[in-house]
Amino acid sequence: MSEEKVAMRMVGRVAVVESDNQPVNALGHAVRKGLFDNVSAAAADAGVDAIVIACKGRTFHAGADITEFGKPPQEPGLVEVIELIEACEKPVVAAIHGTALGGGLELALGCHFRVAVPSAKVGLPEVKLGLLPGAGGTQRLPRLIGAVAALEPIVKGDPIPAPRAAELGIIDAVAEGDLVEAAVKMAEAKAAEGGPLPRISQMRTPPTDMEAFEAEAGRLLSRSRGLKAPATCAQTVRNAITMSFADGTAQERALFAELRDGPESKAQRHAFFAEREANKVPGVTKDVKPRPVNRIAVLGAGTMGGGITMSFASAGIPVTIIDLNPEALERGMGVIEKNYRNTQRRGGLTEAQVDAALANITASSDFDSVAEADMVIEAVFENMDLKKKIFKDLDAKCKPGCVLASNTSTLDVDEIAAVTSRPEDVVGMHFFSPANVMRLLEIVRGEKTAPDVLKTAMDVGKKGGKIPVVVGVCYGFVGNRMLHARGAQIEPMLLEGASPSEIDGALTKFGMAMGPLAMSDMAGLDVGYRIRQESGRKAPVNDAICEMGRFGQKTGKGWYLYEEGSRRPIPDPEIDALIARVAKEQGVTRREFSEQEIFERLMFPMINEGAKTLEEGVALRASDIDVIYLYGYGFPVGQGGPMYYADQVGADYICERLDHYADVTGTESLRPCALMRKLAAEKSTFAAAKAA
Ligand code: T1G
Repeated sequence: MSEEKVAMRMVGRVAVVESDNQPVNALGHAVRKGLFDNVSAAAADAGVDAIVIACKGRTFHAGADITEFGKPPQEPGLVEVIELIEACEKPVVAAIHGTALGGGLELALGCHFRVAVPSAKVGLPEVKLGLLPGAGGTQRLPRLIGAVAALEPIVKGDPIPAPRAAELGIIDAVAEGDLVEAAVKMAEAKAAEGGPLPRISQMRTPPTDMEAFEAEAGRLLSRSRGLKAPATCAQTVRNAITMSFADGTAQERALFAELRDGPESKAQRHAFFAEREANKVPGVTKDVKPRPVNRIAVLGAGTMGGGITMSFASAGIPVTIIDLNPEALERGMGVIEKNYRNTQRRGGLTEAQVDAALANITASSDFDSVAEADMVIEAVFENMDLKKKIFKDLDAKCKPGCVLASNTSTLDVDEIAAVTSRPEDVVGMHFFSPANVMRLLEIVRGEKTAPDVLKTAMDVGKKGGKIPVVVGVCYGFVGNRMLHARGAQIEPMLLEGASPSEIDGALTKFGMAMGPLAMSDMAGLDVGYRIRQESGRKAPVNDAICEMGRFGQKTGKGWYLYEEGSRRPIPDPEIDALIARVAKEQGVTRREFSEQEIFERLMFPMINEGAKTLEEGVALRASDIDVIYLYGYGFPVGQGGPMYYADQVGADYICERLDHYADVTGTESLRPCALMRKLAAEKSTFAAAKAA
C-alpha cells in the first residue's frame, strides 16, 4: 500500500475498505481517491452484500488533511466521497477506533451505520481551527440528534467519548471485542434485513424548541471571545432547522470557504501546527527513552505547589506534597480539597474523579519522603539561596536517576544544578498560575541537562495535561523575559499620561482576556513588589501603590478598585492622582496617548525581546514563542501568537516604530535587535527564517 493509502479485502461477502495513512489517517487526496475507487468497486461488485469503512493504525480518520488547506483542491473532494457512500444501495458501516474527528466523523455520518470501540472519541473540532465542519457535518448531525444537542459538539468542538456518543445517537453501537469483526457482523445483519437504508441527508431535523436552541447558542457563544467561527457554526446549525439539506450544505460550503480564507483560521491553524512542532527538540530524538516516573514529590504546599500536585494527581500519578511547615501543609491540602470540590460543583469533575485524585495525594512534612520519588518538583519561594540549599539536600536524599526539577520562574537553572553532584538530572519545569488550570509548561534545559531528563519532563508534563515547550536558561526564560520587556513600557507611559484603563484597553481590544494591570491585580502586586525589593529594581508608581497597602484583588484595591465579591476592575481617581503626583516628582511632562501608540509600545518591545531569545537560542523557534504566549499568557488564538502576529504586521514596520519610540523616549533598549533588522531588510518573516 506504498502509494495506495486505501485497500479492500473481503470478509465473507462484506468488503472491508481500510485506509492506512499514518499517523492519523488524515483525509488527504490519496485517501479520498482510494475510498472513492474502492467503495465504487464494492458497490458494483455482485459478490459484495455490504461494506465496512475502517482504518489501520492508532485512529480512524482524524479529519481533512489540514496541510492541504489553501492549496488547489484535488478531486474527488470529501463531499463527493461522502455522497457516494451515502447513496450506496448496500449497507455501509463505519468502524471507529481512536478518534473520528472533523471530516472523519462527517464521513462516518455519510455511512448508514456507525460502530465504535469504547475508548473511541468522535467530534467536530473544526471550530478550534477557526473553521466549521465543511463536509455536511453541520446539516447531518442536527438531523441525526436534533439541533439543540448538535450545538455544543459543533460550536465548542470537544471530542465525545463513544459511550456518550451512543447515548446521543451519533453511533449505533459500542463494540466489545474486535472492532472490524463487530462491524462486519452489523453489516451482514443489515444486508440480511434489507429495506431502505438510513440516509441522514434525507432526514428532517427533529422539531426544535427555538427558545431552548437560542438559549444554548447564547450560553456557548458567551465564551467565544469575539472569534468568528463559533457564531458562524451556530448559524449553520440554525440553518439545519429552517433549510433543506441542499440549501443548508450550500450555505455551509460558502461559510466554510470564508472562514478558511480568513486571518483567524490561518492563525489558529498556525497555532495547531506550532503546538506539535514544539514537541520536536534537538537531541531528544524518538529513541531517547523517558525515565519511569511512578511517584512525584512536590516541595512546597503554596499556591504553585498545590496546583502542580493537582495536575498530576488528577492524571492518576501518585504525588507526595511536602512542606516542612505543618500549618502550611494543612493549609495547602485544604486549598487543594476546596479547589477540587469547586470543580466538582461546577460539573468539571465527578465525585468519583475527585476522590480518586485526592487518594493519589500524600501529604508529608518529612523531607526524607523525597527518597521514594522518581521526580521531585521544587516549588518554594523564589529565592536563589533557598533553592540552592534545597537542591543540595535533594542531591543527598533522592535516589539515583531521580529527576530534580525546579519551578523557578526566573532564576538560573545552571546555578541551581551546579550545587548538586548530578547536574545532568536537573531541569527547570516552570508552571503557570493557577498550575492546575494553565496548560503551558516551560521546560528549562540546563547546560548539562540530559536528553532523557528532558524527555521525561516533557512526557510527565503531557500526562499532567500540559503543553511542554523547551527553552534555554536566561533571566525569565522566554515568556517572563518578553513580559518584562512589555512591562518596562507601562510605568513610562503611565507617567507620560496614559491611564491604567487605556493601557489595559489597548490589549483587551486586541483580544487579550485581561490587560497587564488587571492581571497583576489578580496575581497580587505584593509578589512583584517583594521581587523588586530583593533585586533592588524600582517601579515608582507600582511601588507607591504597594506602599499604600494596595495589593490588588486580595486587598480590594490595587491599580483598580474591586467591590466586595467582584473581580471587575473599577478605575480609581485616587490612582490617577497618585500617578500625576509621581510624574510631577519625576519631572515628567504628561500628554495624550493614542491607542495605537500604547498598543505598539506594549507589543513591539515584547516581539523584539522574543527575537532576541531566538538570536541567543533560548527559544528554539518562533512558533514555540507563539505556543508559550497562547497557552501561558492568554494571547488571543485568533492572532496566532506574538511572532506570528509580527509576521502579519511586518518586521520593517515594527523596526520603524521601535526606532521611532526609541527616538521620542530616549530609551535605547527599544531599538530593534539584529534579527528584527535582518528580517526587515530582507522583507522576510520569522516563519521563513525558520524554514531557511
Ligand atoms: N491534518 C494533517 N496533519 C494532521 C492532522 C490533520 N487533520 N491531525 C494531526 N496531524 C499531524 C500532526 O501535525 C502531527 O504531525 C501528527 O499528525 C500527529 O498528531 C472538512 C475542514 C488526532 C487527536 O482538527 O486533534 O476535517 O508533528 O501530535 O497527540 O469538515 O492530531 O508528527 O509532523 O496531534 O496523538 C479536523 C486534528 C480537521 C483534528 C491525535 N480535525 N488532530 O493527537 O498526535 S478540519 C482536527 C488532532 C476538517 C472538514 C474539516 C490530533 C489527534 P507531526 P498529534 P496526537
